[in-house]
Amino acid sequence: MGLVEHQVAAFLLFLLTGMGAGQRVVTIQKGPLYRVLGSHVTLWCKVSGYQGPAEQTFQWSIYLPSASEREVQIISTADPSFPYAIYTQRVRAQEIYVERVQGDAVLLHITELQDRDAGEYECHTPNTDGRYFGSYSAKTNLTVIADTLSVSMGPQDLIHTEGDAMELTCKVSRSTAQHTHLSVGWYCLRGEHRAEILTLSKDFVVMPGPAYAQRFLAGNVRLDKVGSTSYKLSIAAVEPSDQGQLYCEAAEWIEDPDGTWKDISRKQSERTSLVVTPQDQDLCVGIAATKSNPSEGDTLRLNCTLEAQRSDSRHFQVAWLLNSTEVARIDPRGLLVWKKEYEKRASLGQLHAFKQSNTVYILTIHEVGLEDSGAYHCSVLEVKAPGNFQSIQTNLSSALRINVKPIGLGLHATLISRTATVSYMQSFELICRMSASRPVEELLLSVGWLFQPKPPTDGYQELVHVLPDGTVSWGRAQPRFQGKAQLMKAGAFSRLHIHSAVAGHAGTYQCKVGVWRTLQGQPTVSFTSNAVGINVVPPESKLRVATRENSMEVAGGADASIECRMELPLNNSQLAVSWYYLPPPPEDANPLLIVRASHSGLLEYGAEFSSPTQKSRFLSQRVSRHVFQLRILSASSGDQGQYCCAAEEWCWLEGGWHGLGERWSGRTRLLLKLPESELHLEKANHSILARYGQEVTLGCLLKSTLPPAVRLSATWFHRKEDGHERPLLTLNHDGAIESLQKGLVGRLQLRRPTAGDLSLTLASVQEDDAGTYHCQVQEWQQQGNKDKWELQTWALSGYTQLTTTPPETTVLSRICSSPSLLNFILCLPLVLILLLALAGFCWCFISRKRKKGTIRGDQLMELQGAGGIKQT
Ligand SMILES: *[C@@H]1O[C@H](CO)[C@@H](O)[C@H](O)[C@H]1NC(C)=O
Ligand SMILES: *[C@@H]1O[C@H](CO)[C@@H](O)[C@H](O)[C@H]1NC(C)=O
Ligand SMILES: *[C@@H]1O[C@H](CO)[C@@H](O)[C@H](O)[C@H]1NC(C)=O
Ligand SMILES: *[C@@H]1O[C@H](CO)[C@@H](O)[C@H](O)[C@H]1NC(C)=O
Ligand SMILES: *[C@@H]1O[C@H](CO)[C@@H](O)[C@H](O)[C@H]1NC(C)=O
Ligand SMILES: CC(=O)N[C@H]1CO[C@H](CO)[C@@H](O)[C@@H]1O
Repeated sequence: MGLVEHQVAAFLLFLLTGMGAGQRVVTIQKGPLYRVLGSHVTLWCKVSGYQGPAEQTFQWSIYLPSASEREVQIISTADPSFPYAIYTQRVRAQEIYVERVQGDAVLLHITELQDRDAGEYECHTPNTDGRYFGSYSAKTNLTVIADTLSVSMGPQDLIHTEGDAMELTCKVSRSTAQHTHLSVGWYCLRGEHRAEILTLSKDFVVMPGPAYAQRFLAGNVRLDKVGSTSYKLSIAAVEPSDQGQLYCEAAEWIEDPDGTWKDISRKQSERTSLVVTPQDQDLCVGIAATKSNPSEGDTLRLNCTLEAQRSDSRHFQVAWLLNSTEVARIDPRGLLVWKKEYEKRASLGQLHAFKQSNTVYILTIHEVGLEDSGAYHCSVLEVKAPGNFQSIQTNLSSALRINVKPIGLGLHATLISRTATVSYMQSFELICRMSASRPVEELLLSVGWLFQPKPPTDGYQELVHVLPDGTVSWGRAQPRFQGKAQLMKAGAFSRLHIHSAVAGHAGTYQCKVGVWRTLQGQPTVSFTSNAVGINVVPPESKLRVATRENSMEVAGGADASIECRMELPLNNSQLAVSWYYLPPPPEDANPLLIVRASHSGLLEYGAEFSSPTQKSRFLSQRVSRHVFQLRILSASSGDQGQYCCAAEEWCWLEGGWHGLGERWSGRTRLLLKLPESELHLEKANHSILARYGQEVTLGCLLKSTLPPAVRLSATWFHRKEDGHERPLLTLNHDGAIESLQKGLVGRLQLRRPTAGDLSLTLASVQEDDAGTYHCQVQEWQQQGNKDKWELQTWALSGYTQLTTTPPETTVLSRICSSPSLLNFILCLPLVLILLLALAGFCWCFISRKRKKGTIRGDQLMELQGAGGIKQT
């Protein structure tokens, strides 16, 4: 037992300090000693300064308080018969024995102290020396006291989860009269193994067991004295290793007279079994979101919730993961850390995360974007302490799939107009129909109207813009629409109403719809509609012109009036009237402009009618409000053909005159009723071949003689090979000659050798004078009034076909103009010389070989020579 061991240790210490030799000295443990009834008690005794054998004999006796003079022998190391009867039994049963520590030192053991063991103990060593010198025995008193120590701890079964706090209280008391100290300790039994947890020593020092030193230092394990007899063990967080049989043990200590402390009693409490369930399985992590299908721009909240026992006293680090990549974490101290990719948005206030409690962690994403879609997890790490990130356990929530719906997708705008053509001063409306994958009423929409004038200038200009909060702002195109544009928005429609349209409103229109996340900033998505073209046309002319076809016959030289009748009354608009002439076939039927009277009254003659005679003969008149007239004075056969007019209404619009389009009348055929009378003109056709530069006479000859009271007028015509006929020259009945083709002035001459010869001479014929010429001759007679001549009859001459050729050339010039001929002439002398040389050679050869030449050979030679000469 512990008591004994302590005794022995103290004794050995004493022995080592040693003593000098000399005289015999017997020393016994110093008394008085107080020992508890029933305890195992030892008393030490030793001898020194002796002679003789090293192994000395020790004899123990007691003097009982009741008979303090009488020695009662207990035990001897040498003599088994030494004990008195009263001790024989206990000695034999080894309840009392002597333990030899050395040859000269022993311990007396009394295993179970009895009341009758109290008394004065004597240790005696018989003399082994040559003489008696010194002491042979020593005495000490032993008092037996009652064991009053009590240790208790209410029996209980403790079941704790890892990390729980736990307390155990031990009551320790004693009522010993002597001054004693107490020590208290806590132990844990696991099978055979006893682990010391904490002890409070008799000197009031708390010491942890080796396995608990760290937790003791961390304050996790502590022992406090609460009240006079209560000792409390506290464990802040139990661990699975704490599991076992827990008890407390107290010892009562007394200070012996030699100054050593002796535990005189030692007791254990009842045992309490502690079960620690590991907390590995108790951390549940959940994740939840406000909506799993938020739309772009919504606010999304992700809650991480922890379920764990005593969660308040535990320490967690929580992280949000998106597609297994961390977004942010809140560490056990509550510190928030964003991953780099999210720092920017967090600094803009778009992201928020905080620890609401130890078990609720909230991540808020304002203005959620498509990039926030994916699988979210909460990851939780439990650590030992806020400052000690040593992991206890981790757990991961299930995945929460977040699908951010794009709001831009499906955004669409269609621009509609009921009409593409708007009359001047009418109103029109453009409707912008907006649609999206969500009801548009739920969206913050802006609508802009764009306009591009016709003809396009520099692209589209903004006309007006309405922000989601209803703010209207006008754009660059606004001045065109000043006071004329009205905007209405109803649900998914925006209408732009333009009234009193003018030409400046013609062009293309578009609407542009934007979706906004918030009332400020910029649209997230926008869509521009199709373009709608609007054409603004001037008011339609109400003018109607009679389209009936007419035919009229007038006597030659009489005046003709061709009418153009407007069918509808006209107001303040103006009219422009143009008269046209369509020559009779076979001439091309392209209308020739005679004269145009513009809306302002300006007269303009067509190219064919711009000579003074023509101008004076063709007059445009307005004879009444509704009737216009073309007067042709002194109609002649050349005026035959068709006539028509084109009338155009002009009105004053936007500061200018605008023609509203021409209306054509029906045609009026003009015929001259002229008998081809006695006037006999030479009708034979002629052909003339003229070289350039020559002069030709184009015949126009009256076959009969002319009566004196008759005058003639004539007009010559030239029809080119292309069929185009033009008048060349006119002889009026008063003898005046008018050249109708400026280009021919000076080359045409009407010589009129006799009154009936109206032949025309054309000087210096040119290539394009070719064609057919004829004349038309009218006969005039004076009727009553002296100044009034009337056309009587007319006739056409025969046709003269003029062919023009280049002028006659000289031989030299012909040669020079032909390169092959020139070459031939240059080469011929050479050829002749060669031929003569060849002939000479032949002649010499023949005359040498044959003395007599043949006549045939000579003839042949002559013929060849003649042929060559002939060829030139
Ligand atoms: C992890 O959490 C889930 C549910 O959140 C739970 O069922 C599981 O037991 C936990 N695992 C551990 C080791 O705590
Ligand atoms: C998230 O936590 C907050 C605060 O505890 C709570 O008001 C909200 O209802 C929770 N949301 C969800 C989806 O659990
Ligand atoms: C997460 O994963 C989903 C599906 O695989 C993917 O559509 C989404 O874009 C991912 N999100 C991120 C942020 O990587
Ligand atoms: C023309 O006159 C008619 C009848 O007087 C009237 O009804 C109409 O409005 C007028 N038109 C214009 C363009 O002034
Ligand atoms: C003369 O020529 C015209 C047309 O060139 C022809 O119509 C007419 O018959 C001809 N007259 C005679 C007599 O050959
Ligand atoms: C050695 C010693 O101190 N003996 C004492 C034991 O007790 C009695 C009674 O009190 C004393 O008389 C002895 O002197």
